[in-house]
Amino acid sequence: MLYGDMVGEVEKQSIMHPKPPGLTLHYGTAGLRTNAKHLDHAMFRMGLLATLRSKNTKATIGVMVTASHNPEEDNGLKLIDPMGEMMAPAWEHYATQLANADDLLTVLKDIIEKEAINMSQEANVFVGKDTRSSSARLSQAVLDGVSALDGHNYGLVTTPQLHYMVRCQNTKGKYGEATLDGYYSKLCQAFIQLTKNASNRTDDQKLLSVDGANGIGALKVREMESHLKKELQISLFNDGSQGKLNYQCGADFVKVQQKPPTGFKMNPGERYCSFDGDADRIVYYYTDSEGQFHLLDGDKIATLMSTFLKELLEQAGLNLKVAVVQTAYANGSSTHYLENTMKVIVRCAKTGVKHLHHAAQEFDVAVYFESNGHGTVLFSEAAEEKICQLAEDPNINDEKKRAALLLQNTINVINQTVGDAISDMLFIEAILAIKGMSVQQWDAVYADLPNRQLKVKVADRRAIDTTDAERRAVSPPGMQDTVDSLVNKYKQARSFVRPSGTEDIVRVYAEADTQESADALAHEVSLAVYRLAGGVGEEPKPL
Ligand code: G16
Repeated sequence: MLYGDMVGEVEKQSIMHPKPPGLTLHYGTAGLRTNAKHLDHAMFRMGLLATLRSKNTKATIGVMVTASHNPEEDNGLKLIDPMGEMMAPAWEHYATQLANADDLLTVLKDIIEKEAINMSQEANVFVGKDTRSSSARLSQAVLDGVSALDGHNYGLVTTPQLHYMVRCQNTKGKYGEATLDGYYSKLCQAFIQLTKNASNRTDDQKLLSVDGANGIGALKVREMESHLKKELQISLFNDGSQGKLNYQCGADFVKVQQKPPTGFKMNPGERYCSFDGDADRIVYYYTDSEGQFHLLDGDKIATLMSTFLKELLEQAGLNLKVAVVQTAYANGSSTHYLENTMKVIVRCAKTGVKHLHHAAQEFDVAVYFESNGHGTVLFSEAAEEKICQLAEDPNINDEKKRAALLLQNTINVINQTVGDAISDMLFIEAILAIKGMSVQQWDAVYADLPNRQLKVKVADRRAIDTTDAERRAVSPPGMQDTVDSLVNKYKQARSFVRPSGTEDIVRVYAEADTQESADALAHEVSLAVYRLAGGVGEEPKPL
């Protein structure tokens, strides 16, 4: 479509998607996100932007309509770049500009000129949506924007499935087939190959209970089940048949509340996991014989995965650099264990998988995980090549061969485009099976420092600005000094504050030697945020 034709189409379509006056949106940690009733115009405009990005990169671009862990009444959108990664930060600025533009055509024209976009270039946009009640309407608005330029639809998918399809499409099938069936086949075949290395698995060991957060992940786990050939037996709860999306269930609830989701009874010693609303996060948990709840979050997952990979690389005799990328939320014990016991490189990135993904790309093999369970593993092209060559080498001993084949299947079970609850679950289950490890043994690798996360409502969360991968606040004045002096009151303590990029709040994190101390520190820091950064509503109360 040429620029002149576009103007008429955009003018016609944009009348159907008017911008509410006075509303300002911001493309944050994981795209646009707010109450669904304010989003129609922004969705239409992001359809336009995705089409421009497609023309600009000469590749397929993805648009996922979801608000992930947020409550059912919210919605949002994540834009996906050609290799299945989150959209490049330079374009996030255009997304914010377009969403807020009063003169839409002028902003579109500016982007076209700045990026020297050839408007006669074909575009292809994959659109997907989660199960929220507003998602059908909002994904139609995206499609209106796409067709006002040129473009295409996918329907109900998890966020990582859409990321995967985009990469498959742009690599012309080298990464896999760009269909749901292709996705299930690739991951499940690799899982089955991996578990062939596990000896004598009982039916009990093959059993995993999955909390689908009443969202899209539940539907997709059902779709996948037949591909697993009973090598993993999934008992699904919070499958969307009655409960509300993310309400008292799902990975975010379990991680933040440090308790099991509602909707089922836990049996001591059994393995459970929770997905979030768009199935890009996963956390594991169990209760012990005394009924005590144990959480295995993104940090424990990163430790399990990186240990497994490091051991295999050593057995294969491959000298590849393994790193783990975390964020400021990583439990101090996990960082200590990774650096001092595992002796792997550890990096700290800002919150948001786009930042972790970017940092991970610097290494041969990098496991990146946020504590909230959002993460995956990246292999550099050179690392993949070395592994494949070794797996095909007829002159190596059995131990090396086994390790190389395990690494090859590991690459195939992983979704390298973004954190993926389904793929992570299969990889974790395979590791536990191969190592003959119970969830309790996995948990016992290191002990988490007690911690607490709280939210504080303020008039404008941008009052808080941070540096050093969000570990220190540079504004408002006095904030960091206050946090430092509060931290000094407790043993093994650490705390930080940062504005959320997905909810209209400030997040507070604290850890210390006991749960009482972590709770007290989190509360005191919350009070400081409330007082120094313009808190609204009631003052935070002690836990
Ligand atoms: C999104 C991002 C995550 C981030 C989380 C919370 O998750 O993808 O990387 O950790 O939001 O971000 P914030 O603390 O800025 O609100 P999801 O699963 O909701 O897309």
